[in-house]
Amino acid sequence: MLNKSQTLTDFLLHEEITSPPVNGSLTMVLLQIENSVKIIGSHIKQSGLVDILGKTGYKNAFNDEVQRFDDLSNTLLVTTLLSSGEVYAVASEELKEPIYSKNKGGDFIVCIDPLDGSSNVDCNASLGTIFSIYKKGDNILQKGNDQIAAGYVLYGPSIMFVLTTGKGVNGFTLDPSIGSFLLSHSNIIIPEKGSQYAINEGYSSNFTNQTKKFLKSFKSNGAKLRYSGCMVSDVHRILIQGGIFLYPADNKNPNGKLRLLYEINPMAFIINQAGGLAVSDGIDPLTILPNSVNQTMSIVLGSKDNVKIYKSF
Ligand code: P6P
Repeated sequence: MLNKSQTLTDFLLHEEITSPPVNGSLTMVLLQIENSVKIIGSHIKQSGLVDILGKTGYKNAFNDEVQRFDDLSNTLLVTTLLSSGEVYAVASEELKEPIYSKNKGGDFIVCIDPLDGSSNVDCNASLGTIFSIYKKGDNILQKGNDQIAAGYVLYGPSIMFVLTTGKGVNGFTLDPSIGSFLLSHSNIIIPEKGSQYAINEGYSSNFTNQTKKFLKSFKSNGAKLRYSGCMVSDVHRILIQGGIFLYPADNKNPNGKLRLLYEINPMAFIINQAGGLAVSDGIDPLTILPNSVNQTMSIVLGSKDNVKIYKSF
């Protein structure tokens, strides 16, 4: 008898039977994302050999320099999602405005950060893809609590697909020999607290007193800094080993840098589902109705004990 590990497809088909909101249409959307990230991952694994490196020369809506691979990843995901017939609209960190399906068909809205941490691509450091799925509503802007699924793909030493559909968090690792994501991390629970923190300390002169006091206290207890410049990689480390990720608002960027739709809501949903905590300017980011697709906010998330201590300062 061959020992067949559970594939992402097996998992989703089982979810369809056991509990909504997973149904055939959502499964189709998630498998379209899976197909796209396998292609993105394959190019990343050959990034020095295939012609994808370098910059496009222009900037996105957030004034980030757009890497050529940002563009390729965005185009692949957007066209694949809209071709599924299940997606009404795609909003992307790389697009100024959402793109709608031709016949306005489809039941889902998908928000994506196609290539998170893309400045790492030229130096072979970790990268990610982040996605967030809502039921089609009257407005493209919905609270993070209305997400029906969210996840990320971490392109690291292995390629991992981490997913929540509102009933816990599961991780799938790509087996390159068969080209399938196999269940490798069932029901991920974030440690109650940890000794690692992720923040860009290069901005410490601009940090607010709350951030400064928290870091001083945390470091006095022997904390370790781990920061890669890729939110997916840094948050995944915190999810597995415990600790806290911070991209707070500071005196120079009072609205922070990270995007509510494309980074904060999916990551906060995942962290909450794994038993952790997320806070943006003192409140749960999932309760915020975005004012635009490009809204940025402060974000602190991770192990419950660590985030509660941050909030106490
Ligand atoms: P900084 C990548 O550009 C990103 O959006 C996140 O993945 C990451 O956490 C953050 O920005 C890095 O920003 O200012 O430290 O380079």
